[in-house]
Amino acid sequence: MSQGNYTPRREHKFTFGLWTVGNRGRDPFGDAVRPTLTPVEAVRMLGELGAYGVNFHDNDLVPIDASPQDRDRIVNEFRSACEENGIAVPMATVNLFYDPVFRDGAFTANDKSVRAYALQKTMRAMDLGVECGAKIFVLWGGREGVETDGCRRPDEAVKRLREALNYLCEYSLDQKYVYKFALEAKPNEPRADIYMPTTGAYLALIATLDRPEMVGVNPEVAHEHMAGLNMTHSVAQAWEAGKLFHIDLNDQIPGRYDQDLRFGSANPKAAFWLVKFLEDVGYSGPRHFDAHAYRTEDYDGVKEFASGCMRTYLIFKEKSEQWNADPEIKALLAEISETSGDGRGTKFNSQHASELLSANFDRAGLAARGLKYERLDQLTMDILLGVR
Ligand code: GLT
Ligand code: MN
Ligand code: MN
Repeated sequence: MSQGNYTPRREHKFTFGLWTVGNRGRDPFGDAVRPTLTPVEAVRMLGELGAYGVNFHDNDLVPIDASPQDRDRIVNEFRSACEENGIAVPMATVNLFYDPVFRDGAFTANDKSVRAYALQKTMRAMDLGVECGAKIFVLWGGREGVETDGCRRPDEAVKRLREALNYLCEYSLDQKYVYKFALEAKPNEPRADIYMPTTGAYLALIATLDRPEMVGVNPEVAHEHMAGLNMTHSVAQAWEAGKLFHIDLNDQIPGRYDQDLRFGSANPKAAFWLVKFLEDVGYSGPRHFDAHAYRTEDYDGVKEFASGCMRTYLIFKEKSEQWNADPEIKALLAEISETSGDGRGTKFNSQHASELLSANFDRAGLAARGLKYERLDQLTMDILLGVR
């Protein structure tokens, strides 16, 4: 039952992108349904709602064709608004997908000049992020993909991505920035196929970089679900590898276009396991909601949407505390973790290996005991459905 106060506070580290609360509901079949929300208005709204921070792409804040004077004026206004409203900028990113120049990709484009322009645009976005206090730099390669594999060998694309990431790490160090890069995967959309389709693919690429310690991942619920994967497992692997530098929370019905739904609204049970994981392990980074309000909404609806993301997170945080403290669940977990046997063979040495090879196991006996996971899961459901 609800005991909680689900009011978001700064220490919860809830963040939103300018492009999330500022989303105007445009889709491939219909035009914008909401008027433009300026960056300053977005910051005011987030301050009011109790968020901790705001993130942006270079061009969410500064139009791509702004003069240097306009750029500086916009940045100053934005920084003052952040200060006045107690809003931090923990993360910045770069838009390498909207402009037609990126129709064949950015870092992986066949045209060398496009690749160079993508690097230039990213370095400038890094400078902009630093001016606003960002320490995390997200890279989402939405256009780094294909409709036809005839256009380039896919291993060439991997090499180009690696080259760009190596370059950007050096730039960061050269400028004495403290950036950590967080790479965000997605299987498709807007390209038919994107080269780095899953968080796991990026984890493998990171290990091949010149400075792997500077680069981690930014898993997104919707993107892992689009690929039919278990987000919590992707996040857990990233966490275990020390690579969970950022996270994009939203929701998504598997097998559909990128929906970016309010956090927890499509698959609350999956969202619960995710929140429980983040809280159990003590993830201390921003909880970024990369989602947007339904196209049916005006700006009151956008506020409902943003508050809803944070509220659902806090409800699940409370539910996970309840889950951890539940005596029956605790007893079941104690039973599960009880080991029969002496644990031999977990770490290799040749004597153990030969003992293990000649040991006798009661295979039928080991397989006979019920594991009570049905009970465990139903207790979870009772907690989630509010009857326990
Ligand atoms: C875009 C995408 C998101 C990414 C953003 C960062 S842009 O909205 O759908 O998942 O996180 O580039
Ligand atoms: Mn998305
Ligand atoms: Mn995202």
